[in-house]
Amino acid sequence: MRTKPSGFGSRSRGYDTDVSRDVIAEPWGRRTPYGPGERWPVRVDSHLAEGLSEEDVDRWVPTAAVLHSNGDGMELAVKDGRIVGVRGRADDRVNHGRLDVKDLFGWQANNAGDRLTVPLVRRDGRLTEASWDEAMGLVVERSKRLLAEQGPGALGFYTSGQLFCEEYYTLAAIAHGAIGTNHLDGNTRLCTATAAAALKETFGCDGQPASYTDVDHADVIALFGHNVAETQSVLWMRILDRLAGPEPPALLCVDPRDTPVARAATVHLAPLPGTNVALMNGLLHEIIAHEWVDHDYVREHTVGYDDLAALVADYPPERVAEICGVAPERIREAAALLGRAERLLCTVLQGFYQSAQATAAAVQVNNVNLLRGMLGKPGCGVLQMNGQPTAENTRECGADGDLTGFRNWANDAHVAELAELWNLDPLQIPHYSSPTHAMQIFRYAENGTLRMLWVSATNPAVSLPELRRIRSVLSQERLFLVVQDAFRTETAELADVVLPAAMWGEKTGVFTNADRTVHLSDKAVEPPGEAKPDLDIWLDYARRMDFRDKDGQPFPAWHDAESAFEAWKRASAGRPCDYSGLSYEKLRQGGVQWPCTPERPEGTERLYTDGKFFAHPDYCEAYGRDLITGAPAEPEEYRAANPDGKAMLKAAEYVEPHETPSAEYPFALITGRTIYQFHTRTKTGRTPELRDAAPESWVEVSEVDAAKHDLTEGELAEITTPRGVVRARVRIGGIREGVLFLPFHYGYWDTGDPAGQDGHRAANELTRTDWDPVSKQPLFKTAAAAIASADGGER
Ligand SMILES: Nc1nc2c(c(=O)[nH]1)N[C@H]1C(S)=C(S)[C@@H](COP(=O)(O)OP(=O)(O)OC[C@H]3O[C@@H](n4cnc5c(=O)[nH]c(N)nc54)[C@H](O)[C@@H]3O)O[C@H]1N2
Ligand SMILES: Nc1nc2c(c(=O)[nH]1)N[C@H]1C(S)=C(S)[C@@H](COP(=O)(O)OP(=O)(O)OC[C@H]3O[C@@H](n4cnc5c(=O)[nH]c(N)nc54)[C@H](O)[C@@H]3O)O[C@H]1N2
Ligand SMILES: [Mo]
Repeated sequence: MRTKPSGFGSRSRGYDTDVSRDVIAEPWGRRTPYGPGERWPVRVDSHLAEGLSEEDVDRWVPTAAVLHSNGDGMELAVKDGRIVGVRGRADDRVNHGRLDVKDLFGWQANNAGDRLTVPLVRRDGRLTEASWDEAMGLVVERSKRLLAEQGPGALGFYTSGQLFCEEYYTLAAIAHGAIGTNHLDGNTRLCTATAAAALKETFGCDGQPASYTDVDHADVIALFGHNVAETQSVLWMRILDRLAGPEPPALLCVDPRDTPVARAATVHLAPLPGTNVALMNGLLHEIIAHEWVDHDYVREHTVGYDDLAALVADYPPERVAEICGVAPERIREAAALLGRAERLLCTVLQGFYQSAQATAAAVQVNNVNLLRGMLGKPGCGVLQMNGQPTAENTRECGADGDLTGFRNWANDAHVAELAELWNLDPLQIPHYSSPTHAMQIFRYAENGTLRMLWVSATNPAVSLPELRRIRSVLSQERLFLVVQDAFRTETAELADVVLPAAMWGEKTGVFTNADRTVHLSDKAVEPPGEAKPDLDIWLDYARRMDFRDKDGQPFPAWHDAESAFEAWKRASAGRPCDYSGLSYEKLRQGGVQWPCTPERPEGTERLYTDGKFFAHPDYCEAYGRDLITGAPAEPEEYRAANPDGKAMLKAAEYVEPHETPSAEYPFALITGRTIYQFHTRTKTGRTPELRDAAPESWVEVSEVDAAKHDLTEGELAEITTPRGVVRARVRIGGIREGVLFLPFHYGYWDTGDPAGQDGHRAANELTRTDWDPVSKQPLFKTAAAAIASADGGER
């Protein structure tokens, strides 16, 4: 169904409706300016299928956006049992009615004609239709055989940042509790493992300190490797409205590309990819050298100042300028913005998390706010951003490998607490070493120790680095691959069993955005065919496997979304991510920020308002790691260094990226996103407006480099790294010299080679199998590459 390309709805309801704009051409829409400390005005964005008006809609069902981490409150329009449109919620604390361009159109993917509707099993090499009984029978039989022959370590689960809280909690209980495997991780490893790691290193625990309302108060907003304009466009609308109002904030942008954020910035630093730690050390150097430090705050609430000051003393702007390829004056200007700010909000995302020394760099941003004493007050804080809509829940529930409820796997008391909650023997919950991270899970599959891998709501055959290797790992005969998805993805093409999943809008559950706002997403329509909610699939698996607790009762003990949520509330009670004051009923009224307890029913806008942290040795989620090697600290070390649970200022030397440009591969290659596409395009590629807005891949090249390599706008080029070759159209400009940018959205499902066996399109053909030593997040933004005109490339 093709929908009309403009905004919808012209009736006045007492708020701005930003009618009839071309949302593709103007994704951020009209400005509603406001000043510091004022309330962000409401503007409601909506879109209905061609020919429909609001009177035609049968029901509006509350949910929130799922094509980024912003958590914009919205409603699904339902007519005749189908989703026919969306409307932003004027009363939602996150978006005040606005919607991202992908959310205005992307719901059409639910209605796509090529949804998976029945299970598929591989027979004679081909995927063929099967019943649920047959498909689940195969999964259960293989699980039981592997458990008997090899034990729990033969089974692994690789999940997502796009399911619901109840689903992750259930998967964590099954994997860590019922089965007892350590091999459970999410694609959050590729996404916000570094956010979690950086928060743990500094504050002893995951959990976002700041709130989106800090945008309303800040006088300086600094964005580190974060193209918020394209990746959280509603948050950018909020920033743009501050910029258009009285006393606008100053913006600092740190990004090698000329993004919309860079163009709006007061100061734009475009460092060479992979040099973030050197740059941050230079900024910290200046802040300390100019005495912009809040020494009272530092003395009372932190440990580690002397070591940090000593280390960054060696990073004067001239030295940093040399490493990063940025003028020393720009570094001084940027430092002055940070140093003189009265209300400083910093945000961090993939330009740091997926680049060299990811955690070390992200931690230095926390250090800026700590040194300046700018935390827990209106306009002051850090957003170590999430990317995916429900990544926060993956982490909280422990489906990223961590222990449920931000518990500490290295603290026996925490493991015992979880075992009691689940009524299982503590020894059954693996905690002999840190949880297996995704890159290691794939390594175990590669070398044959892992024999069954259950992939849910993620598409590793496009999204993991070094795809030729990933395809060969996933297509091995000895690996039993289960893929649970709504579409026949590149990964599904390689599976032994494919399980058809219901999506957002077709099932009920809660999820939590990047500023801890929990939203309820109610079921609006039936899933297509025999597709089932992921929750139901896992509970069905648990029953078929006959998992039992210590008393012989079925485990997990819950049976549907709401009972899973009630169980999760008990698991979260007393932990930083406390949901005990929430209920489905309450969430139907709108989003609430955790922690939310019976004593604090309104939720919590900012963490750490009293300068107290979740970092006490008995309470913290992690004992920390060495920022250079990633080696975990011993509990005693942590206790000695931070007995009172203060915030930790951790310093790190700059280390050169593992792969740097050379004569053969003279460019630094980075990868990322465009506003119109989401990830591997399973949804946005099936949405006509979005598909057509960015139909094919491209490579960004600076003007100087284009001239040097004789490349012209629009021609087909070949980008090469030691891992492979990709062909993409040249786009000149928008990037610093010496750097190439490729979007990573374009895989193979819509080509004639759906598994991508001869792949030359996906950016990850080119990326390296390499990760940050602390967070284990793959480095999608550090590789060396060459570019040349493709033979016979027509313009
Ligand atoms: N439109 C859209 N929005 C999305 C998504 C999507 O697929 N499409 N995905 C969501 C998800 S899961 C995520 S994780 C977020 C990601 O959101 P972002 O992190 O904002 O997006 P990216 O494009 O991956 O990377 C951000 C920027 O990092 C810069 N960069 C690259 N290397 C370096 C470096 O070494 N140093 C610095 N300082 N910067 C560097 C790039 O030029 C790029 O502009 O977006 C979310 N929102
Ligand atoms: N080169 C490069 N690679 C990258 C990145 C980069 O910047 N550069 N970014 C990385 C990041 S930050 C991320 S988050 C990953 C994203 O990578 P992926 O997670 O692989 O990307 P998606 O396309 O979002 O895959 C999600 C899958 O879940 C399915 N799905 C959606 N809803 C449901 C549901 O309710 N149930 C089930 N079972 N399935 C569902 C979708 O159809 C889709 O196939 O990519 C990473 N890879
Ligand atoms: Mo992500």
